Amino acid sequence: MKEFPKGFVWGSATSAYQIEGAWNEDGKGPSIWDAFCQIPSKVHLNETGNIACDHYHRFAEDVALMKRMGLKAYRFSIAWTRILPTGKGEINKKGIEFYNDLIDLLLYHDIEPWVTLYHWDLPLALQLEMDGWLNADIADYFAEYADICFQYFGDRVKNWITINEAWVVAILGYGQGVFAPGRTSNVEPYLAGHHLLLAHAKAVDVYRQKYQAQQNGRIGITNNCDWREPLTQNTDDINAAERALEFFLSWFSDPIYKGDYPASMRERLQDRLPTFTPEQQKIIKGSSDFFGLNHYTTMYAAQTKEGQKEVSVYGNGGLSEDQDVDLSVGKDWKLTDMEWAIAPWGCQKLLEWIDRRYDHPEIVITENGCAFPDVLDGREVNDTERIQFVEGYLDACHQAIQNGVNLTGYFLWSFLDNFEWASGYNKQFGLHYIQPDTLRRIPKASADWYAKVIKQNGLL
Ligand code: PNW
Repeated sequence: MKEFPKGFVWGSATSAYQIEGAWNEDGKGPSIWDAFCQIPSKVHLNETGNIACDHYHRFAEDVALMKRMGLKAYRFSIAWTRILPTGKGEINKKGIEFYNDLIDLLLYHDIEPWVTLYHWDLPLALQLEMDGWLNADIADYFAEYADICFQYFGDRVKNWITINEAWVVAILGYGQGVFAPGRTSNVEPYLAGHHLLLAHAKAVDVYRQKYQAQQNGRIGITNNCDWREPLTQNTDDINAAERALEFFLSWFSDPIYKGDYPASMRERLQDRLPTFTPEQQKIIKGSSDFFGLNHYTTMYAAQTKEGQKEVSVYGNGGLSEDQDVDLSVGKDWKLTDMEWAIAPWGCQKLLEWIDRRYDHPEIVITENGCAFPDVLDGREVNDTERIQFVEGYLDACHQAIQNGVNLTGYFLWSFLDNFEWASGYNKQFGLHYIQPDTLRRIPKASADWYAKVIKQNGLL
Protein backbone atom coordinates (compact mmCIF):
# COMPACT_ATOMS: atom_id res chain seq x y z
CA MET A 1 0.00 0.00 0.00
CA LYS A 2 1.30 3.41 -0.98
CA GLU A 3 1.07 5.91 1.81
CA PHE A 4 0.33 9.49 0.89
CA PRO A 5 1.13 12.18 3.45
CA LYS A 6 -1.45 12.81 6.12
CA GLY A 7 -3.87 15.54 5.13
CA PHE A 8 -3.27 14.97 1.41
CA VAL A 9 -6.29 16.45 -0.42
CA TRP A 10 -8.25 14.08 -2.70
CA GLY A 11 -10.71 15.69 -5.04
CA SER A 12 -12.27 16.02 -8.43
CA ALA A 13 -12.79 19.14 -10.54
CA THR A 14 -15.21 20.81 -12.94
CA SER A 15 -15.85 24.27 -14.34
CA ALA A 16 -19.00 26.36 -14.58
CA TYR A 17 -19.50 26.57 -18.33
CA GLN A 18 -18.70 22.91 -18.81
CA ILE A 19 -21.37 21.58 -16.44
CA GLU A 20 -23.89 24.19 -15.28
CA GLY A 21 -26.16 24.81 -18.26
CA ALA A 22 -28.96 27.29 -17.43
CA TRP A 23 -26.98 29.71 -19.55
CA ASN A 24 -29.59 32.47 -19.52
CA GLU A 25 -31.55 31.73 -16.37
CA ASP A 26 -32.06 33.65 -13.15
CA GLY A 27 -30.40 36.79 -14.43
CA LYS A 28 -27.17 35.27 -15.73
CA GLY A 29 -25.52 37.35 -18.44
CA PRO A 30 -23.85 35.90 -21.54
CA SER A 31 -20.16 35.00 -21.54
CA ILE A 32 -17.72 34.80 -24.44
CA TRP A 33 -18.27 31.03 -24.51
CA ASP A 34 -22.03 31.48 -24.84
CA ALA A 35 -21.30 33.64 -27.87
CA PHE A 36 -18.46 31.55 -29.31
CA CYS A 37 -20.64 28.44 -29.41
CA GLN A 38 -23.14 30.29 -31.61
CA ILE A 39 -20.57 30.74 -34.36
CA PRO A 40 -20.99 27.84 -36.79
CA SER A 41 -18.16 25.28 -36.82
CA LYS A 42 -16.22 26.63 -33.84
CA VAL A 43 -17.35 23.67 -31.74
CA HIS A 44 -17.67 20.00 -32.74
CA LEU A 45 -21.21 19.52 -34.15
CA ASN A 46 -21.97 23.10 -33.09
CA GLU A 47 -22.67 21.91 -29.59
CA THR A 48 -23.04 24.37 -26.70
CA GLY A 49 -23.02 24.52 -22.93
CA ASN A 50 -26.61 25.78 -22.87
CA ILE A 51 -27.72 22.69 -20.95
CA ALA A 52 -24.48 20.78 -20.41
CA CYS A 53 -24.88 18.51 -17.34
CA ASP A 54 -27.72 20.67 -16.04
CA HIS A 55 -25.74 21.00 -12.85
CA TYR A 56 -27.39 24.35 -12.08
CA HIS A 57 -30.66 22.51 -11.52
CA ARG A 58 -29.28 19.18 -10.39
CA PHE A 59 -26.41 20.17 -8.11
CA ALA A 60 -27.94 18.42 -5.11
CA GLU A 61 -27.98 15.12 -6.98
CA ASP A 62 -24.39 15.73 -8.10
CA VAL A 63 -23.20 16.42 -4.57
CA ALA A 64 -24.90 13.19 -3.48
CA LEU A 65 -22.84 11.34 -6.12
CA MET A 66 -19.70 12.96 -4.75
CA LYS A 67 -20.59 11.84 -1.29
CA ARG A 68 -21.20 8.29 -2.44
CA MET A 69 -17.79 8.17 -4.12
CA GLY A 70 -16.06 9.31 -0.98
CA LEU A 71 -14.80 12.56 -2.48
CA LYS A 72 -13.10 14.78 0.10
CA ALA A 73 -12.69 17.95 -1.95
CA TYR A 74 -14.46 19.44 -4.93
CA ARG A 75 -13.04 22.09 -7.22
CA PHE A 76 -15.56 24.10 -9.22
CA SER A 77 -15.63 27.54 -10.80
CA ILE A 78 -17.93 30.50 -10.35
CA ALA A 79 -19.53 31.94 -13.48
CA TRP A 80 -18.62 35.64 -13.39
CA THR A 81 -21.83 36.44 -15.34
CA ARG A 82 -24.05 34.82 -12.71
CA ILE A 83 -22.66 37.23 -10.14
CA LEU A 84 -22.26 40.25 -12.42
CA PRO A 85 -24.26 39.76 -15.66
CA THR A 86 -22.31 42.42 -17.57
CA GLY A 87 -19.04 41.90 -15.72
CA LYS A 88 -19.41 44.90 -13.43
CA GLY A 89 -22.01 46.94 -11.60
CA GLU A 90 -25.07 45.46 -9.97
CA ILE A 91 -24.87 42.09 -8.23
CA ASN A 92 -27.32 39.39 -9.33
CA LYS A 93 -28.71 37.96 -6.07
CA LYS A 94 -29.82 34.70 -7.68
CA GLY A 95 -26.24 33.98 -8.67
CA ILE A 96 -25.02 34.49 -5.12
CA GLU A 97 -27.81 32.23 -3.89
CA PHE A 98 -26.85 29.39 -6.22
CA TYR A 99 -23.24 29.27 -5.07
CA ASN A 100 -24.28 29.71 -1.45
CA ASP A 101 -26.51 26.65 -1.71
CA LEU A 102 -23.82 24.61 -3.44
CA ILE A 103 -21.14 25.55 -0.90
CA ASP A 104 -23.45 24.86 2.05
CA LEU A 105 -24.40 21.46 0.71
CA LEU A 106 -20.78 20.49 0.11
CA LEU A 107 -19.82 21.50 3.62
CA TYR A 108 -22.79 19.65 5.04
CA HIS A 109 -21.32 16.51 3.42
CA ASP A 110 -17.78 17.30 4.60
CA ILE A 111 -16.58 18.03 1.09
CA GLU A 112 -14.12 20.89 0.97
CA PRO A 113 -14.89 23.51 -1.71
CA TRP A 114 -11.96 24.68 -3.86
CA VAL A 115 -13.18 27.61 -5.89
CA THR A 116 -11.82 28.93 -9.18
CA LEU A 117 -12.83 32.51 -9.96
CA TYR A 118 -12.11 32.42 -13.68
CA HIS A 119 -12.38 29.34 -15.84
CA TRP A 120 -12.57 31.11 -19.24
CA ASP A 121 -16.18 32.40 -19.23
CA LEU A 122 -15.46 36.13 -19.51
CA PRO A 123 -18.56 38.35 -19.46
CA LEU A 124 -19.40 39.04 -23.11
CA ALA A 125 -20.02 42.70 -22.26
CA LEU A 126 -16.37 43.12 -21.27
CA GLN A 127 -15.25 41.52 -24.53
CA LEU A 128 -17.45 43.80 -26.63
CA GLU A 129 -16.87 47.00 -24.69
CA MET A 130 -13.17 46.75 -24.00
CA ASP A 131 -11.62 43.82 -25.91
CA GLY A 132 -11.49 41.58 -22.89
CA TRP A 133 -8.03 40.50 -21.80
CA LEU A 134 -6.33 42.85 -24.26
CA ASN A 135 -7.31 45.86 -22.17
CA ALA A 136 -5.25 46.62 -19.05
CA ASP A 137 -8.36 47.81 -17.17
CA ILE A 138 -9.71 44.26 -17.15
CA ALA A 139 -7.48 43.52 -14.16
CA ASP A 140 -9.45 46.00 -12.03
CA TYR A 141 -12.79 44.59 -13.09
CA PHE A 142 -11.57 41.11 -12.25
CA ALA A 143 -10.37 42.27 -8.84
CA GLU A 144 -13.77 43.85 -8.13
CA TYR A 145 -15.55 40.66 -9.08
CA ALA A 146 -13.14 38.65 -6.93
CA ASP A 147 -13.78 41.04 -4.03
CA ILE A 148 -17.51 40.24 -4.23
CA CYS A 149 -16.80 36.50 -4.17
CA PHE A 150 -14.52 36.79 -1.14
CA GLN A 151 -17.12 38.94 0.61
CA TYR A 152 -20.04 36.58 0.02
CA PHE A 153 -18.37 33.17 0.07
CA GLY A 154 -15.09 33.63 1.91
CA ASP A 155 -16.58 32.80 5.30
CA ARG A 156 -16.87 29.20 4.05
CA VAL A 157 -14.45 28.91 1.13
CA LYS A 158 -10.87 28.51 2.33
CA ASN A 159 -9.17 27.59 -0.94
CA TRP A 160 -9.26 30.07 -3.82
CA ILE A 161 -7.83 29.80 -7.31
CA THR A 162 -7.84 33.07 -9.23
CA ILE A 163 -7.35 32.00 -12.83
CA ASN A 164 -7.40 28.63 -14.51
CA GLU A 165 -4.71 28.09 -17.12
CA ALA A 166 -3.74 31.55 -18.30
CA TRP A 167 -1.71 29.75 -21.00
CA VAL A 168 -4.86 28.31 -22.56
CA VAL A 169 -6.68 31.64 -22.46
CA ALA A 170 -3.73 33.40 -24.10
CA ILE A 171 -2.61 30.79 -26.63
CA LEU A 172 -5.83 29.04 -27.59
CA GLY A 173 -8.01 32.16 -27.22
CA TYR A 174 -5.71 34.83 -28.72
CA GLY A 175 -2.96 32.90 -30.56
CA GLN A 176 -4.46 29.90 -32.32
CA GLY A 177 -8.05 31.13 -32.06
CA VAL A 178 -9.53 27.70 -31.34
CA PHE A 179 -11.12 28.82 -28.05
CA ALA A 180 -13.11 31.95 -27.25
CA PRO A 181 -12.70 34.75 -28.17
CA GLY A 182 -11.23 33.07 -31.25
CA ARG A 183 -8.48 35.49 -32.21
CA THR A 184 -5.25 34.65 -34.03
CA SER A 185 -2.12 36.65 -33.47
CA ASN A 186 1.48 36.31 -32.37
CA VAL A 187 1.35 39.52 -30.33
CA GLU A 188 -1.97 39.38 -28.50
CA PRO A 189 -1.28 36.20 -26.50
CA TYR A 190 1.58 37.89 -24.68
CA LEU A 191 -0.50 40.99 -23.96
CA ALA A 192 -3.49 38.96 -22.79
CA GLY A 193 -1.14 36.83 -20.67
CA HIS A 194 0.27 39.97 -19.07
CA HIS A 195 -3.18 41.21 -18.10
CA LEU A 196 -4.18 37.79 -16.81
CA LEU A 197 -1.17 37.87 -14.49
CA LEU A 198 -2.01 41.39 -13.33
CA ALA A 199 -5.65 40.43 -12.77
CA HIS A 200 -4.49 37.50 -10.64
CA ALA A 201 -2.10 39.72 -8.67
CA LYS A 202 -4.74 42.38 -8.01
CA ALA A 203 -7.30 39.85 -6.84
CA VAL A 204 -4.74 38.31 -4.49
CA ASP A 205 -3.88 41.77 -3.20
CA VAL A 206 -7.55 42.41 -2.41
CA TYR A 207 -7.82 39.07 -0.61
CA ARG A 208 -4.68 39.68 1.44
CA GLN A 209 -5.53 43.28 2.33
CA LYS A 210 -9.20 42.84 3.14
CA TYR A 211 -10.03 39.22 3.88
CA GLN A 212 -7.23 36.76 4.50
CA ALA A 213 -6.62 37.65 8.15
CA GLN A 214 -10.24 37.10 9.25
CA GLN A 215 -11.21 34.43 6.77
CA ASN A 216 -8.08 32.38 7.17
CA GLY A 217 -8.05 30.97 3.66
CA ARG A 218 -5.46 30.50 0.95
CA ILE A 219 -5.27 31.82 -2.57
CA GLY A 220 -3.26 30.85 -5.61
CA ILE A 221 -3.26 30.47 -9.37
CA THR A 222 -3.47 27.30 -11.44
CA ASN A 223 -1.20 26.98 -14.44
CA ASN A 224 -1.07 24.12 -16.89
CA CYS A 225 1.97 22.39 -18.28
CA ASP A 226 2.86 19.23 -20.13
CA TRP A 227 6.28 17.66 -19.66
CA ARG A 228 8.85 18.20 -22.40
CA GLU A 229 11.43 15.46 -22.73
CA PRO A 230 14.55 16.16 -24.83
CA LEU A 231 14.32 14.02 -27.97
CA THR A 232 18.05 13.31 -27.81
CA GLN A 233 20.78 14.09 -25.32
CA ASN A 234 22.26 16.71 -27.67
CA THR A 235 22.67 20.06 -25.99
CA ASP A 236 20.42 21.69 -28.59
CA ASP A 237 17.56 19.35 -27.78
CA ILE A 238 18.10 19.59 -24.04
CA ASN A 239 17.94 23.38 -24.35
CA ALA A 240 14.87 23.16 -26.60
CA ALA A 241 13.02 21.09 -23.99
CA GLU A 242 13.94 23.55 -21.24
CA ARG A 243 12.87 26.48 -23.41
CA ALA A 244 9.57 24.77 -24.21
CA LEU A 245 8.86 24.43 -20.48
CA GLU A 246 9.75 28.08 -19.97
CA PHE A 247 7.39 29.23 -22.74
CA PHE A 248 4.67 27.02 -21.27
CA LEU A 249 4.86 27.19 -17.50
CA SER A 250 7.52 29.73 -16.52
CA TRP A 251 5.76 32.38 -18.63
CA PHE A 252 3.19 32.47 -15.84
CA SER A 253 5.12 31.05 -12.89
CA ASP A 254 8.38 33.00 -13.07
CA PRO A 255 6.62 36.37 -12.54
CA ILE A 256 4.85 34.90 -9.52
CA TYR A 257 7.85 33.18 -7.95
CA LYS A 258 10.71 35.32 -9.26
CA GLY A 259 9.13 38.65 -10.23
CA ASP A 260 9.72 38.59 -14.00
CA TYR A 261 9.36 36.64 -17.23
CA PRO A 262 12.03 34.06 -18.14
CA ALA A 263 15.09 35.41 -19.96
CA SER A 264 14.51 33.01 -22.88
CA MET A 265 11.15 34.64 -23.57
CA ARG A 266 12.48 38.17 -23.33
CA GLU A 267 15.33 37.33 -25.66
CA ARG A 268 13.12 35.82 -28.35
CA LEU A 269 10.01 37.99 -28.06
CA GLN A 270 11.60 41.33 -27.23
CA ASP A 271 8.92 44.03 -27.47
CA ARG A 272 6.11 41.57 -28.00
CA LEU A 273 6.52 40.63 -24.33
CA PRO A 274 5.22 43.43 -22.06
CA THR A 275 7.16 44.55 -19.00
CA PHE A 276 6.13 44.88 -15.36
CA THR A 277 6.50 48.16 -13.51
CA PRO A 278 8.17 47.94 -10.08
CA GLU A 279 4.75 48.46 -8.41
CA GLN A 280 3.29 45.61 -10.42
CA GLN A 281 6.23 43.41 -9.53
CA LYS A 282 5.59 44.11 -5.89
CA ILE A 283 2.09 42.66 -5.98
CA ILE A 284 2.85 39.84 -8.38
CA LYS A 285 5.94 38.37 -6.75
CA GLY A 286 4.91 35.94 -4.05
CA SER A 287 1.23 36.13 -5.04
CA SER A 288 0.43 32.44 -4.75
CA ASP A 289 0.05 30.52 -1.49
CA PHE A 290 0.44 27.24 -3.38
CA PHE A 291 1.52 26.10 -6.85
CA GLY A 292 -1.66 24.98 -8.67
CA LEU A 293 -0.79 22.66 -11.55
CA ASN A 294 -2.91 21.11 -14.28
CA HIS A 295 -1.01 18.35 -15.99
CA TYR A 296 -2.16 16.03 -18.77
CA THR A 297 0.60 14.79 -21.03
CA THR A 298 4.18 14.62 -22.29
CA MET A 299 5.89 15.25 -25.61
CA TYR A 300 9.43 15.05 -26.95
CA ALA A 301 11.03 18.38 -27.71
CA ALA A 302 13.80 19.00 -30.24
CA GLN A 303 15.55 22.04 -31.63
CA THR A 304 13.86 23.02 -34.93
CA LYS A 305 16.19 22.17 -37.81
CA GLU A 306 17.48 24.81 -40.19
CA GLY A 307 14.83 25.70 -42.77
CA GLN A 308 12.18 23.67 -40.99
CA LYS A 309 8.97 25.62 -40.51
CA GLU A 310 7.18 25.15 -37.20
CA VAL A 311 5.23 23.10 -35.69
CA SER A 312 3.62 20.78 -33.25
CA VAL A 313 1.24 18.22 -34.66
CA TYR A 314 -1.14 18.58 -31.76
CA GLY A 315 -1.31 22.32 -31.33
CA ASN A 316 -0.54 22.18 -27.66
CA GLY A 317 2.93 23.59 -28.01
CA GLY A 318 1.98 27.22 -27.98
CA LEU A 319 3.40 29.38 -30.74
CA SER A 320 6.14 26.97 -31.80
CA GLU A 321 7.77 29.40 -34.18
CA ASP A 322 8.51 31.72 -31.27
CA GLN A 323 10.33 28.89 -29.50
CA ASP A 324 12.08 27.00 -32.30
CA VAL A 325 10.93 23.80 -30.73
CA ASP A 326 9.69 20.76 -32.61
CA LEU A 327 7.34 18.48 -30.68
CA SER A 328 6.59 14.82 -31.21
CA VAL A 329 5.40 11.72 -29.40
CA GLY A 330 7.10 8.35 -29.09
CA LYS A 331 5.98 5.78 -31.66
CA ASP A 332 4.88 3.27 -29.05
CA TRP A 333 3.28 5.74 -26.63
CA LYS A 334 -0.33 5.04 -25.88
CA LEU A 335 -2.68 7.98 -26.56
CA THR A 336 -5.96 8.97 -24.94
CA ASP A 337 -9.00 10.03 -26.93
CA MET A 338 -7.62 13.59 -26.94
CA GLU A 339 -4.52 12.12 -28.61
CA TRP A 340 -2.57 13.10 -25.54
CA ALA A 341 0.15 10.59 -24.67
CA ILE A 342 -0.03 8.64 -21.42
CA ALA A 343 3.30 9.09 -19.68
CA PRO A 344 3.19 9.10 -15.89
CA TRP A 345 6.98 9.42 -15.75
CA GLY A 346 6.59 12.87 -17.35
CA CYS A 347 4.36 13.90 -14.46
CA GLN A 348 7.02 12.90 -11.96
CA LYS A 349 9.72 14.75 -13.91
CA LEU A 350 7.59 17.89 -14.15
CA LEU A 351 6.85 17.88 -10.41
CA GLU A 352 10.55 17.55 -9.68
CA TRP A 353 11.40 20.31 -12.19
CA ILE A 354 8.93 22.67 -10.50
CA ASP A 355 10.32 21.73 -7.10
CA ARG A 356 13.83 22.68 -8.22
CA ARG A 357 13.02 25.82 -10.21
CA TYR A 358 10.68 27.40 -7.68
CA ASP A 359 12.49 26.41 -4.53
CA HIS A 360 10.32 23.65 -3.14
CA PRO A 361 6.85 25.20 -3.29
CA GLU A 362 3.74 23.48 -2.04
CA ILE A 363 2.19 21.98 -5.20
CA VAL A 364 -1.43 20.97 -5.71
CA ILE A 365 -2.41 19.09 -8.87
CA THR A 366 -5.71 20.82 -9.56
CA GLU A 367 -6.35 18.75 -12.72
CA ASN A 368 -5.12 15.49 -14.16
CA GLY A 369 -7.15 12.99 -16.12
CA CYS A 370 -7.89 11.42 -19.47
CA ALA A 371 -10.60 11.14 -22.09
CA PHE A 372 -11.69 7.71 -23.24
CA PRO A 373 -14.81 6.70 -25.13
CA ASP A 374 -17.43 5.22 -22.83
CA VAL A 375 -18.10 1.56 -23.47
CA LEU A 376 -21.29 0.73 -21.66
CA ASP A 377 -21.39 -2.53 -19.77
CA GLY A 378 -24.89 -2.79 -18.41
CA ARG A 379 -25.45 0.25 -16.20
CA GLU A 380 -21.75 0.95 -15.90
CA VAL A 381 -18.86 1.94 -18.09
CA ASN A 382 -16.06 -0.53 -18.45
CA ASP A 383 -13.48 1.96 -17.34
CA THR A 384 -10.26 -0.04 -17.35
CA GLU A 385 -8.21 2.50 -19.28
CA ARG A 386 -9.12 5.35 -16.97
CA ILE A 387 -8.37 3.22 -13.93
CA GLN A 388 -4.95 2.36 -15.31
CA PHE A 389 -4.28 5.99 -16.19
CA VAL A 390 -5.14 7.19 -12.70
CA GLU A 391 -3.16 4.46 -11.01
CA GLY A 392 -0.14 5.29 -13.17
CA TYR A 393 -0.28 9.02 -12.47
CA LEU A 394 -0.90 8.55 -8.76
CA ASP A 395 2.09 6.25 -8.65
CA ALA A 396 4.18 8.99 -10.28
CA CYS A 397 2.90 11.54 -7.74
CA HIS A 398 3.76 9.17 -4.94
CA GLN A 399 7.26 8.69 -6.32
CA ALA A 400 7.77 12.46 -6.58
CA ILE A 401 6.70 12.85 -2.96
CA GLN A 402 9.17 10.12 -1.95
CA ASN A 403 11.83 12.19 -3.71
CA GLY A 404 11.00 15.22 -1.62
CA VAL A 405 8.41 17.11 -3.67
CA ASN A 406 5.86 18.91 -1.49
CA LEU A 407 2.74 17.74 -3.32
CA THR A 408 -0.28 18.14 -1.06
CA GLY A 409 -3.33 17.41 -3.23
CA TYR A 410 -4.68 15.78 -6.37
CA PHE A 411 -7.91 16.61 -8.24
CA LEU A 412 -9.10 14.31 -10.99
CA TRP A 413 -10.50 15.93 -14.11
CA SER A 414 -13.43 15.52 -14.26
CA PHE A 415 -16.24 14.64 -11.94
CA LEU A 416 -18.73 14.38 -14.84
CA ASP A 417 -18.50 13.90 -18.58
CA ASN A 418 -19.01 17.45 -19.71
CA PHE A 419 -18.72 20.07 -22.44
CA GLU A 420 -15.13 19.73 -23.58
CA TRP A 421 -14.84 23.19 -25.17
CA ALA A 422 -14.15 23.05 -28.93
CA SER A 423 -14.59 19.25 -28.80
CA GLY A 424 -18.16 19.57 -27.53
CA TYR A 425 -19.45 16.39 -25.91
CA ASN A 426 -17.21 14.21 -28.02
CA LYS A 427 -14.46 13.74 -25.40
CA GLN A 428 -15.31 12.09 -22.16
CA PHE A 429 -13.21 12.82 -19.12
CA GLY A 430 -15.73 12.08 -16.37
CA LEU A 431 -15.86 9.73 -13.43
CA HIS A 432 -19.58 9.73 -14.12
CA TYR A 433 -21.11 9.17 -17.51
CA ILE A 434 -23.54 11.84 -18.64
CA GLN A 435 -25.70 11.62 -21.70
CA PRO A 436 -26.62 15.24 -22.45
CA ASP A 437 -30.02 14.51 -24.00
CA THR A 438 -31.30 12.21 -21.28
CA LEU A 439 -29.12 13.49 -18.46
CA ARG A 440 -28.39 10.04 -17.14
CA ARG A 441 -25.66 9.88 -14.54
CA ILE A 442 -23.91 6.54 -14.30
CA PRO A 443 -20.70 5.87 -12.42
CA LYS A 444 -17.95 4.95 -14.85
CA ALA A 445 -16.45 2.40 -12.52
CA SER A 446 -18.11 0.75 -9.60
CA ALA A 447 -18.14 2.36 -6.20
CA ASP A 448 -15.82 -0.54 -5.27
CA TRP A 449 -13.17 0.81 -7.56
CA TYR A 450 -13.25 4.23 -5.97
CA ALA A 451 -13.02 2.60 -2.58
CA LYS A 452 -10.12 0.42 -3.73
CA VAL A 453 -8.06 3.26 -5.18
CA ILE A 454 -8.67 5.28 -2.09
CA LYS A 455 -7.63 2.42 0.15
CA GLN A 456 -4.65 1.25 -1.88
CA ASN A 457 -3.22 4.71 -1.83
CA GLY A 458 -3.58 4.99 1.90
CA LEU A 459 -6.13 7.72 1.68
CA LEU A 460 -8.51 6.86 4.42
C1 PNW B 1 -8.02 21.95 -19.32
N1 PNW B 1 -3.89 22.07 -24.35
O1 PNW B 1 -7.99 22.43 -20.63
C2 PNW B 1 -9.15 22.72 -18.66
O2 PNW B 1 -8.83 23.32 -17.44
C3 PNW B 1 -10.45 21.96 -18.59
O3 PNW B 1 -11.50 22.86 -18.60
C4 PNW B 1 -10.50 20.95 -19.72
O4 PNW B 1 -11.74 20.30 -19.80
C5 PNW B 1 -9.38 19.94 -19.49
O5 PNW B 1 -8.13 20.58 -19.36
C6 PNW B 1 -9.29 18.88 -20.56
O6 PNW B 1 -9.00 19.46 -21.81
C7 PNW B 1 -6.93 22.28 -21.50
O7 PNW B 1 -4.15 22.20 -25.55
C8 PNW B 1 -7.22 22.47 -22.85
O8 PNW B 1 -2.70 21.87 -23.96
C9 PNW B 1 -6.22 22.40 -23.79
C10 PNW B 1 -4.92 22.16 -23.39
C11 PNW B 1 -4.63 21.99 -22.04
C12 PNW B 1 -5.64 22.05 -21.10
